[in-house]
Amino acid sequence: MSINYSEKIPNNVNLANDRKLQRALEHWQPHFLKWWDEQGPSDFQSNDVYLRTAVGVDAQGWASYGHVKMPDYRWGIFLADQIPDRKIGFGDHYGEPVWQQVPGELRSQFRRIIVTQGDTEPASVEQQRLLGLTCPSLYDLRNLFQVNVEEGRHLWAMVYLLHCHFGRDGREEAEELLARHSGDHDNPRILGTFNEPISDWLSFFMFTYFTDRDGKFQLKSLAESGFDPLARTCRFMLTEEAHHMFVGETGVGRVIKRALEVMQEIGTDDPTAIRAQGAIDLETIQKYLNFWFTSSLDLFGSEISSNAATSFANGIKGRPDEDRFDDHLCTESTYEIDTPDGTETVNMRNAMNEVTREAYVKDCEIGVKRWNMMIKRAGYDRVLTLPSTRFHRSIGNWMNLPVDPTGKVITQSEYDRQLNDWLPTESDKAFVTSLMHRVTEPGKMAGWIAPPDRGINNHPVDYEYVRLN
Ligand code: BYC
Repeated sequence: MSINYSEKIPNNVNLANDRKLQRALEHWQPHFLKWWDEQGPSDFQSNDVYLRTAVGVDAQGWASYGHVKMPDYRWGIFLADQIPDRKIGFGDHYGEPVWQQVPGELRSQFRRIIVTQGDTEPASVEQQRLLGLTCPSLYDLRNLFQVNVEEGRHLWAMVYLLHCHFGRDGREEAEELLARHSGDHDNPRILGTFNEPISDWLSFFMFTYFTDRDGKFQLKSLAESGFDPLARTCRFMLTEEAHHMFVGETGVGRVIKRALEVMQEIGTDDPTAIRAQGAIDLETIQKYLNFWFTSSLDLFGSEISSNAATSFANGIKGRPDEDRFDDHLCTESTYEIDTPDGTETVNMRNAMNEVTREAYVKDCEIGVKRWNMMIKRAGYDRVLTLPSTRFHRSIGNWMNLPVDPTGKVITQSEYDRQLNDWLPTESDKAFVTSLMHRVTEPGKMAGWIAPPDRGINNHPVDYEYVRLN
């Protein structure tokens, strides 16, 4: 397949002027399309979907909207504009000019972090592969596919860096990004959460709220990087990421809204009665929240991490919004870390994962507050809460310890006995799955979710976001 990339891939990296890179990407492109065909959204590949496509990096008009078939989506390569004379903003190289090429001695560390970032993008598409079959509306189906194609574009973003800056190793890593698969027993995705199945839409909304938000914070950290092409790529990726979290926040909000409507209709908040009406009770929503929040907490790595310290020292990865801190060296400062043996004081550089995680938790709280406002306005006292960051952890200090959602250490037998009250059980999952039936009449919604307040790009909610015929 011979492709003229300067026409076929929208890009602002002057691809047409770099024949070698262009050829390398030409070689990878059919592999990507094969992966998309085999691992991307099942069905719907020949339907016209109303999608947003990045066509530049201008804040005013970076995207165009229109109906396209997903395999024809123009996965482009975009770096945010270069900031003239940008300096490294943290670590041992603080104040030095940023690097346009990867420093030789940092090559393997940069590669590892770019590969880890890149790996999550196709992983999420794989996790969501079958959701289209049970979409609650055409509006939601379109949002799913929007998220999917943009995660595909984020994969392109990382593959561009690998091809452009890491030679043969980078090209091999780019192939591996298509070879690992979410949940694959022999060749899984790198990070835990990206191997969890997303087989229902409540999980999809929780994932886009909580896990895409990890993406936001990791991208913000990488947007500070001393390696300028990585920083610029991540800055632009953040622009697209915002919509994914919007899908999550409004999605969960609409599930809650529907539960509240049913509670008011039937005059009870009894979960069994709510379920009998085909809505999802708040207790079940809390359990899904507990699962996806805690799984996403693990994505920040261990609270005390020498990897994080090295990344910070070397100018590879800063803190999200590095500007909000006064001290960008962090050689003398310390940080208090909560451990099962009490508070431990560690060098600030070793605590960078925790600093980022704490900023993430604060950001997660914003949506939860909004959801609780809805519940309160409907006249109920129930509140949804983020569980303690000690609860249900698989990485770090609190890994595999019997801790309840309030953060209290309990006995293993108490923990085992109560876990079914805190995390979705097989029967909860079976119930949620039982509600998942495809609704595709424009404007119609499945019975477990309220309609959105508005449509996409000024179109009404009943617009034909996906043409199924
Ligand atoms: N699962 O010192 P440690 C997104 C590994 S989401 C499995 O604790 P470190 C998106 C770790 O790799 C954002 N393994 O942590 C969202 C290391 O392995 P090696 C993705 C884990 O290294 C939705 C070892 O444990 N981007 O974009 O400081 C849809 C010890 O590591 C996990 C990034 O993550 C885990 N949860 O930091 C689509 C940014 N956690 O090297 C997309 C790039 C840790 O000893 N990644 N490990 O074999 C990083 O910056 C870092 O690798 C991490 C961990 C933050 C993940």
